[in-house]
Amino acid sequence: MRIDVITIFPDMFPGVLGASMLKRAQEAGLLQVQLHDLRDYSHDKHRKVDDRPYGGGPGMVMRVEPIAEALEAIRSTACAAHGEAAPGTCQRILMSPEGEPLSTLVAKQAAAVQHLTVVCGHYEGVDERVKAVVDRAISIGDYVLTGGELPAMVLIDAVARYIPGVIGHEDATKEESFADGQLEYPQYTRPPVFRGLAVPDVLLSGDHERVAAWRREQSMDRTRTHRPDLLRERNGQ
Ligand code: 4HQ
Repeated sequence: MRIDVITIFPDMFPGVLGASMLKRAQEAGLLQVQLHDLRDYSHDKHRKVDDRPYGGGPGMVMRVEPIAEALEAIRSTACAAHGEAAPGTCQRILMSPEGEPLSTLVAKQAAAVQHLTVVCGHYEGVDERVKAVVDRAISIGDYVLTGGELPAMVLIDAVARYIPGVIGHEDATKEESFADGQLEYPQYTRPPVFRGLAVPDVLLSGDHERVAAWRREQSMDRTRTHRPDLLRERNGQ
């Protein structure tokens, strides 16, 4: 899978992309991430990509032309290379608090697309017409960040886990929180007692059926207590 990222802060990405699973996925050729500095698409001699809002008010707004031109440049190189004529092979995503909430379902669907291009907004926002040049907007949650870079990295991480082969242990994505619309059961490893806190006996019993039953019950109890909303509507399946 290929992911292109359009940002005014490409330096924010290498730390996240250069470690752990995302690094391994790229080394294994399962994921290719290409960063694009939006300022390269500014026609301004000061490489400006923002301007004052029409109608007045505080702050600056990201201009639509550099974003549209960056998307077009990516389309004519990367997309042409893998025959973008086929629908659903390339998807342009704007990170925005107004977007569709990121969920397991959204991440799985995005992982099934060959090529994503992610646009990171900055300043007080982006010109409304950017929405006309992307396919969808995605939000990582109901809070406002200083830019779309962290949301883009969250999206890349969430999507990468569903690229076949990225997670060595395939069962991990089936057992995890939300996979079944419920929270995960509690996990323990050595020591059996830490400062008076003991591992539940059932996990040391060696009885696989009792262990499985206990885990199902714990999952259900935790979900009821901490996230009853997950039981009411089956998000992210
Ligand atoms: N921002 N989920 C403001 C977000 C955000 C979010 C991205 C901050 C866009 C202009 N993006 N910029 N939450 O807070 O995706």
